Amino acid sequence: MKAVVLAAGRGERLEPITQTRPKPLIPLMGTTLLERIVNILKRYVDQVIVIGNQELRERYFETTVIQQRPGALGTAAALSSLRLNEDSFLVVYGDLLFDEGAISKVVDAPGNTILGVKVSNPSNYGVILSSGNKLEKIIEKPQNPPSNIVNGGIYKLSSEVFSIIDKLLPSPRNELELTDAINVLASQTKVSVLIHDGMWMDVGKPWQVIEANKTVMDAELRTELKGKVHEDVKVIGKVFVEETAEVKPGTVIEGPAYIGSGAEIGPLAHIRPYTVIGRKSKVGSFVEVKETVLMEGVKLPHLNYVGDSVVCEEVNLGAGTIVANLRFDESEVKMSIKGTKVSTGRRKMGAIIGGYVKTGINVSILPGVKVGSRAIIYPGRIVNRDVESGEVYK
Ligand code: TTP
Repeated sequence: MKAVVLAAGRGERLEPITQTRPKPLIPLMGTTLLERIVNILKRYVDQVIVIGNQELRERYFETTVIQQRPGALGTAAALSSLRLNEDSFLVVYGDLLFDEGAISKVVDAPGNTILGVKVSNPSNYGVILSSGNKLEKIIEKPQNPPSNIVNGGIYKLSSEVFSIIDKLLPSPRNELELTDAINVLASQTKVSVLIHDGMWMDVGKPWQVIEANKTVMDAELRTELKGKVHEDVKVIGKVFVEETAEVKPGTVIEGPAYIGSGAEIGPLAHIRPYTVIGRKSKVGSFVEVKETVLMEGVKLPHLNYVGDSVVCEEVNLGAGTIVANLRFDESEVKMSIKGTKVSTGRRKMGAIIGGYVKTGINVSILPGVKVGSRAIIYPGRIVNRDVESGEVYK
């Protein structure tokens, strides 16, 4: 059997993270969302084909990446970038975090199948309407959802779906939607709904990068100190330190925490629970990091606090740069997504800092702020609004 991973989306909602990396290359401890999906799929299928954009083709070599056919957008357009003449194949969205059980169930299912997952906020998803285990319809983002079972973005399909896609009309957002094709398929033949109650989440909004890493840490992290950890370091709870990482004296690491290869921590740093420190990042003296994903080559050299944040690759925070993560009124932090303020569902929420950003000394960044990639923030500034990519914030 073959599997197709749809990974050519623009990931606009994930900006500024996706200003400098394709969405499927979101880090997940030492790996990425896409790597994890491909590794799981390889245990069940003979071939994994990824549909990606040009940038993904240039940056990801682990398996075949086919470019999405130019012109049309949408999940159905992505799938129809290739033709498979198979009785059945798997289709998986490339922005999902799930465990192996999600795939093993669908692989073994007879006939056309869609994975259903239970969520607490179904009106944000494609809600599944079924009779028994037979799919009636996927209803996109309904105000009054008929159930809390939603489309899990994992399907087993047969090649008849391609002729349905050929006849599809664009949706109101001008995309060719795979869910529209599945609805046509369900009106012609039986599409089974299989419920998965294990790990599943989609990573579509910036703070979900923190939550995806947290989920994987809770489920899979184990203690292993492969790198050089000085004897005067206090390690509490589950902590994974990769080879060639170094943790210097006086540092306290409270797990769960993951320290990537070549990272340099301390002396006298405080790493708090649910922190991921990417490859070759540096966290220096008197720096506290909590529930934060630092990507590759990030530098927090001295006197920084970063909590509940995502800091993208090669960011350099000046001494004394602080990211606040709690409002005075302690209400949920909102963040602007494609121009609309959206609740993050988090009372503790810091900032999303895009790749290659530099801040001067004593910069303060307020909760829910997004700093665009390659922005420069002048010393002593208080950043209380989103900053554009490349902006010089004086
Ligand atoms: P979406 O999350 O609907 O779209 P997106 O990834 O472009 O993100 P955003 O809305 O923030 O811009 O996509 C679901 C999956 O389908 C995701 O894994 C990417 C993939 N996809 C494609 O491969 N090609 C496409 O043209 C689109 C729209 C999505």
